[in-house]
Amino acid sequence: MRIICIKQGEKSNQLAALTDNGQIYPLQYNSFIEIMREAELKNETCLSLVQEAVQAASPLEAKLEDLALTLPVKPDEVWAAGVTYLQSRDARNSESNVTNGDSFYDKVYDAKRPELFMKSTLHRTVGPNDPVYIRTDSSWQIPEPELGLVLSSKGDIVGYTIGNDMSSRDIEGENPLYLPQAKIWKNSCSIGPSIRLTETVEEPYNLDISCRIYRNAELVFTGEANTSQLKRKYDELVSYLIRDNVVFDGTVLLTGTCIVPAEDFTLADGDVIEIEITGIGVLRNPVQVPKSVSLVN
Ligand code: DO4
Ligand code: MG
Repeated sequence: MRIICIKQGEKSNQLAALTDNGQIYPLQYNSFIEIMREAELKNETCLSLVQEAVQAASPLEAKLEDLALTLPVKPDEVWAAGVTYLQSRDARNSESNVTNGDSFYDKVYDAKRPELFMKSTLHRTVGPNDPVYIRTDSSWQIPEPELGLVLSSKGDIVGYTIGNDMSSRDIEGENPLYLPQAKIWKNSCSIGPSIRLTETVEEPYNLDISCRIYRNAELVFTGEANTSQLKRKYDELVSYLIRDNVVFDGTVLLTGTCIVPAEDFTLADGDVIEIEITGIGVLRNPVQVPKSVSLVN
């Protein structure tokens, strides 16, 4: 069972349940966070509430591919874990010109405490088909395809989604203290297209993640990974996020990337990024240089 949000106009969106046989049921809730809060209040799971709602509703006639979707959840904050896959550690060592061995990246990959950073806020986060922006002061930028955990304020994982942690490799590579600038800018994070409810994911450590990048309709990059390659456990990442912290219902925690394009690849205006994860869908975003500023090389 998945949750989607259908765009219906500038202001009104329709939350819906998407069943495994592809039927779409409108839900009488204004947001996924409202479902989370009601589930908490009634001491039920989001799944059981959604199942009840589906039983009382009639399916839409429309097909999923004909619908315009928007953010399935509006997270106040998006956090991200870093260097949770070997590929990420090695790519970071390489972009910062250090050899594998004793770098900060090597240390954090092996450390008990994971790397967690604030990735985005709602106003910097976009949904399916919205443009992600590339920075105008960076010449080496990539998408980071990541599994996202949708969290309650207590740190329960209520669902899984897809996230794109857009990143600037030259800025981070120059100095890791520039991390916030290498990670956070307008439209530097996308989330969607659905939330798969936790109880409906049989094996969260065996999800295929793939990424495709198209330039002028031609495939210029493709990469694959599986969540079985993750060094850490989801609960372990969440336990550090909620520690001495305030976490809001609907917070998304991205779990790190395992797909890194070759070093001569950088995103360009007009590219289209597709990230697919088993059972969640395809998160597609065009890449744009923000219009009001020109590229600085
Ligand atoms: O250490 C910097 C960020 C790492 C990251 O975003 C990732 O591994 O996905
Ligand atoms: Mg990342």
